[in-house]
Amino acid sequence: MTGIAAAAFTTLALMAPSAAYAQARTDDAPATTEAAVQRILQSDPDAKRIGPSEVSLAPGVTVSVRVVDQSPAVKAGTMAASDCPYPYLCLFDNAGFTGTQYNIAVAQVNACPDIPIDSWFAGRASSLVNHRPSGTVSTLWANSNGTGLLGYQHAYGYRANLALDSASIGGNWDNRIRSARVC
Ligand SMILES: [Ca+2]
Repeated sequence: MTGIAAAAFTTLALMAPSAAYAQARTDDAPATTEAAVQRILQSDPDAKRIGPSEVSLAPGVTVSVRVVDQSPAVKAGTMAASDCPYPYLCLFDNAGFTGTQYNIAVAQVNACPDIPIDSWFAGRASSLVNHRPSGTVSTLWANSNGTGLLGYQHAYGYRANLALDSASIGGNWDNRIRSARVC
C-alpha cells in the first residue's frame, strides 16, 4: 500500500459506512466474461472487440472485463499484482478486489479523457486498484459525464473497501463510480 493510500485508509476507516450506498446491484450482473464483453458491444455502437476480454471504445481507449469466481476457496482476500494488469485502472464489483472486474486503459498517458463506465457496471464498483503508469492520478466521478467528484487515486495505490472512503461530494464511494478520468 502506498503512503497516500495508507493514510487515506487509516483516516477514513474511522468513519461509519453509509448504508444508503452499500446496497450492491447484482440483478443484472453478467454471468461470464463473454457476456460482459457482449454487454459493452451492445450498448456502445462505436465499440470494437480487439481481444478475448478487450474492447476498444475509441482510438487509444481500451476496456477489459472479466467475471471471476468469487468463492473464498478461489479468492483468499489478498490481492495479487496480476489481479490488475498494467496499465489498467481496475474496478471490482465487491470489496476486497473480488467479483466482476471492469478495467480501463488509455493508450496516451496524461491525455486524461473522462470515460463513462458502461451502464451494466456503472454504480457497482466496491474496490479498485490503479495500475496506470507511475506518477499519474486518475479521478473517479459519481455521474457518467465526468461530474460529481468522488475523489482521486494515484497510480500504484488501491482502495480495498469503497464504503470506507469519503467522497468529495459527500457520502462514500461505494457503488457510485459512473465515469473515470483515466490519466
Ligand atoms: Ca458493488
